[in-house]
Amino acid sequence: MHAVACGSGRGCVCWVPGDIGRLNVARIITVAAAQLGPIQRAESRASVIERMLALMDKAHRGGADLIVYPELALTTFFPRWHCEDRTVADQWFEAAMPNPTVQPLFDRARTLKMAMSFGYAELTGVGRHFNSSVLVDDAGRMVGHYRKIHLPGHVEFDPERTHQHLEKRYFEPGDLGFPVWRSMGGLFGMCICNDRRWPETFREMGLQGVEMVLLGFNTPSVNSQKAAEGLEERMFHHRLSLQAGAYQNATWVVAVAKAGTEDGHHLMGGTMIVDPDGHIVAELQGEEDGVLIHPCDLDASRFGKETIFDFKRHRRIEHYGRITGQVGVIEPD
Ligand code: ING
Repeated sequence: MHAVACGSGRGCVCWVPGDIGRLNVARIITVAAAQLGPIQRAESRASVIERMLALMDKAHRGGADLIVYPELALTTFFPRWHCEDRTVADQWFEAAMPNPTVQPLFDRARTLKMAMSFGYAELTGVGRHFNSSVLVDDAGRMVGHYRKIHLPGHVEFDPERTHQHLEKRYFEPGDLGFPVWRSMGGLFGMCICNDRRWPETFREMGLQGVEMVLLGFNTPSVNSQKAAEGLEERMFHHRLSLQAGAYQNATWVVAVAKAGTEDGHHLMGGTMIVDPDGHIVAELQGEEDGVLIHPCDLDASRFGKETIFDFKRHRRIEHYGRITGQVGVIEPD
């Protein structure tokens, strides 16, 4: 077999002897999951951008076509801090994207012809607040924008908790749905952190044919309401959610942590890449800045989508009314 490895790593053209009349074009995208270690409350965005640029350079040396950064990649996980005056938290939001602070990231990505996604706190022109992420293609075009829909935590300070998780205080639920974008020869979607725990997230994208879901997360390693639920249990649920979402929708899932101890509060690692059969094919150890690189064949999703999860052939939506017809549990009498 003669394979012409394209510089981009994508669309490698492979001639198989005897297949002269047919070109098999493998859609390989080499992904770099770029984990960030802790970002302390006092750390500047400029310092974080320098760290992200170093990871991007390392990803480039590793042949990556796409780099994926965590949720809220530019700042500390500030929803752990209670601000009586919510506008005090605006210091952690971006009023424009891109903006002068993050522009070096966009410039370097374009120079390296590398696509990228990262999470950030979004403050819109009309004063709305979202936990958001962007997808920028290898030509520097903003192709995707997502706003986190499943916000965990609470609105008011909760003295019963060992630590606060005030995402419902600082963010609104996302209002963009779960879009999927055609870019770089494939179908890409995004979600953020807690979204991965909800099967609706992946199925909404699965019903658009998604081939790779990119997600960042900041996950406290202990449950603020259940001390017995520690790192091991949280990592179990993390893997379970990713593997189920990938398998049940025949899609790649790239999950990237912000990890380590931020101002005394520990966030778990667990940066990993899951293939469309639900197998964890690569996992990064440790809780510091690091890059996990893996070549992902987007066509590995075809078999699942064309057989066991051929939704058109198998789904029975006439029986699924509760899923969008009601919010909470309604028990039988
Ligand atoms: N963090 C956590 C997450 O979903 C959480 C919150 C942890 C919810 C564990 C439920 C259980 O990973 C964010 N940022 O959503």
